[in-house]
Amino acid sequence: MASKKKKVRVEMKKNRAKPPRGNDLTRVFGDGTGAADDAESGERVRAKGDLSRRRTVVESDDPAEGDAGPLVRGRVLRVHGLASVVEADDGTVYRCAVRRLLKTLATDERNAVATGDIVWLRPSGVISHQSSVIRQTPGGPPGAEGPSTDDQGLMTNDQGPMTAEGLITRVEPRHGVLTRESRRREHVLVANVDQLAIVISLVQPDLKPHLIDRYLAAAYQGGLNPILCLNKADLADPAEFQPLVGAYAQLGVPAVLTSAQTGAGVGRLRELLRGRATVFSGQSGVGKSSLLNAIEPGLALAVKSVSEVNQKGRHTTTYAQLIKLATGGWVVDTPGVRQLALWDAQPGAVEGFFGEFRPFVPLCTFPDCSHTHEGGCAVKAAVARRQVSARRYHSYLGMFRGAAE
Ligand SMILES: Nc1nc2c(ncn2[C@@H]2O[C@H](COP(=O)(O)OP(=O)(O)OP(=O)(O)O)[C@@H](O)[C@H]2O)c(=O)[nH]1
Ligand SMILES: [Mg+2]
Ligand SMILES: [Zn+2]
Repeated sequence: MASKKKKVRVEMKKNRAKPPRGNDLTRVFGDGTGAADDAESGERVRAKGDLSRRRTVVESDDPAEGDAGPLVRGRVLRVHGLASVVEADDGTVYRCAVRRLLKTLATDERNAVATGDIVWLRPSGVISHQSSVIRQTPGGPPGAEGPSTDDQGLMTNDQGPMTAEGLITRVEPRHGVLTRESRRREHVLVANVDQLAIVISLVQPDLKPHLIDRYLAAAYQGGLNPILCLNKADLADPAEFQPLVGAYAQLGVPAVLTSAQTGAGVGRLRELLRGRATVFSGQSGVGKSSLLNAIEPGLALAVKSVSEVNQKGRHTTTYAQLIKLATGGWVVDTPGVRQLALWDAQPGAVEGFFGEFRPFVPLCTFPDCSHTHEGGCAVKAAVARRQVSARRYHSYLGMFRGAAE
């Protein structure tokens, strides 16, 4: 039976040329006017995870049949420049370009294809057994390519993977994404993961609690279970950080004190990763790659010491890379981030990322209280009574203002 070509409606995101979202929600509640406003705000407040769900392009009724021969399904192991490395279901590894149409459709996205994506590709090149074809080429910061960099290629079998060329024609709908804003566009760091391991070092670089809160929000927004990983426990007195660990545990976030150096906490972290898909993210130099090396012996990911001058990392990892774990499940090592701006978060949605506000929100005098300046705000009162942590409340204010910009 000939496959019928079908054009499937692709909902692109709205052009975000609208005026800033600042007080949109207030306005909707405030003037109580027509349904148009309501409909509009309803669309604006939809969850981020949904946004990326509308890009699927279908070529034919049967995704396995394209214009020229069958399509092959696989998962993106990493994206490097213009090339996406995809492992097909049969284990063949393809180095792929991305069909131009997909790029065009992903108007608001920095990258049409992300690490972890399930894609369909059309094989185009010669298949060969070559372990050396796909490697990290020196594209990172100077000095990032150490002797172990070459081995960062692919975590497959010893003979080297089957390699081939292909063209990605379709990206399956995503679930569980880590996404952020990068120069007014959406940057999907990783797709189709279950968990986010927020890696923070106690020192070198110093612990930044506000960054934890931003990451937590990104996890909730993207539909990921957060795990807090406080690393370099060997360099500080862990007792000093127990209150912080306790505070996050109370919020339902498992927190682990680890040391990639001594191995402390690594066993517990390994258990939390078993059978799941987890992205590791955090600032440069906090020890993401080091922890993964400790979790999975033989991995040999490149690591580099933090700068003695400014205590910052050196951006050693230069792209997000999917790694299968011997204990089952997989992880994604990612490059360090300098900051994490939420993508497309509405100011009114930010309170939803602060679960401990929930009991107080209905008690605010104004139903659309932003908990910033209003009188009769029950959240602020709870902060004053220390029922809500002042630190978390300040994180909220920062993120609320960021979203209102
Ligand atoms: N003392 C101590 N040093 C650590 C620990 N974990 C990592 N380091 C060191 O911290 C430095 C940075 O580690 P990386 O693993 O490269 O950090 P990263 O988070 O992957 O950094 P990017 O790839 O740049 O984002 C290296 O010198 C590591 O040896 C730890 O638990 N204790
Ligand atoms: Mg790294
Ligand atoms: Zn309030």
